[in-house]
Amino acid sequence: KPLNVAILGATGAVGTELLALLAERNFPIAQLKLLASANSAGKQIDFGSQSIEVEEVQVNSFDGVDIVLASAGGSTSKQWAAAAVEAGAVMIDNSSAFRMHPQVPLVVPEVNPQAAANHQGIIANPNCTTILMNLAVWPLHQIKPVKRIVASTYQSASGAGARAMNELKQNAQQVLDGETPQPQILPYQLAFNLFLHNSELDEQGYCTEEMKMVNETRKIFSDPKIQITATCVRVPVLRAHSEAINLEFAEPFDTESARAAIAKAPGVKLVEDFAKNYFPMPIDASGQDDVLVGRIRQDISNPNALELWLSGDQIRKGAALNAVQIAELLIEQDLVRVNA
Ligand code: A2P
Ligand code: 11C
Repeated sequence: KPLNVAILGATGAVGTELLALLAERNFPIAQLKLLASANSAGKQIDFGSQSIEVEEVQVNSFDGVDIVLASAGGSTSKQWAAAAVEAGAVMIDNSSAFRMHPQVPLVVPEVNPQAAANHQGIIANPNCTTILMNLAVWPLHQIKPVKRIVASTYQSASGAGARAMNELKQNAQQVLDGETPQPQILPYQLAFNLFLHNSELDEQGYCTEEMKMVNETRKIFSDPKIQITATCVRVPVLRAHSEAINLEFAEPFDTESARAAIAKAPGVKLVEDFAKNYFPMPIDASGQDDVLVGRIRQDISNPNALELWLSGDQIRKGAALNAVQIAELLIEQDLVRVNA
């Protein structure tokens, strides 16, 4: 039966994509509520033939709601999760607030759909860089276990939200006009530049974004021992992240088998033309559901390792699409209810 759905953070980059995906995928909706901060209250947003007014999120916002798709930042999710769950809704949360909580499933539907069954009202959507990497690595890990992953990311402005995307465009124009941009959303000028991800650094010198790739992947793969290291970089791209990934196995993994595994895996698309030197690019991945994977090659420095490259739409599979797929999984498995 159609469900009552609320989007928390409906005016943001991910919220906007959630709306588009719910319409595109004919998600069974009885009533759709659009929630955001007081700044957006009263704004009208189109959904199919309807125009829906954005409401400021409040304690009673979740009454009668079956599924909350939250993408309004960690502190907002923390603030409203209990109210949503008490109202009987299942919250699919895009933020990092609950991902590592032992009672909260962290789900990539192509990798660990079974984890969703144990939810107690909250299901977490992994970080975008984790989702994209997991989709490419999981099919190979099923054939021969991966021992160690070395990832370097090339992350778009969209990961920092809609306002960061606008800032990139404005700053690019300012540079072209001979002006010196004064970034306000991003920590440094991103136009014609790049910088290491500005999330908080730990005592080992790793930023939170890098540690998300490590810890979230271990949880999703149910493999606490898999060795992972990452370097996360923000690049002047609007909405798709790319990643260079080195995978070490216990024994050699031939490139043709790896290619075949990627070619038939769900959620990824093999994109490589060595003759033309054409491989995944963020502009080709933007707006696509599949993560583009290619340039699979033998690591010449290690007989047991492979190199690969990917680009995936950060707003779509990195966030909104994965969340909607989790909602679809809940419907399929009759899990749209809060377990005791
Ligand atoms: P608003 O537009 O009213 O500020 P993005 O990730 O693209 O920056 O989007 C963030 C989303 O989260 C927006 O929809 C924003 O709403 C929403 N949001 C941010 N802070 C709050 C808050 N304190 N309460 C509710 N929604 C919030
Ligand atoms: C980025 N991945 O690109 C981040 C944004 O944990 O959901 C999302 C942070 C998160 O900066």
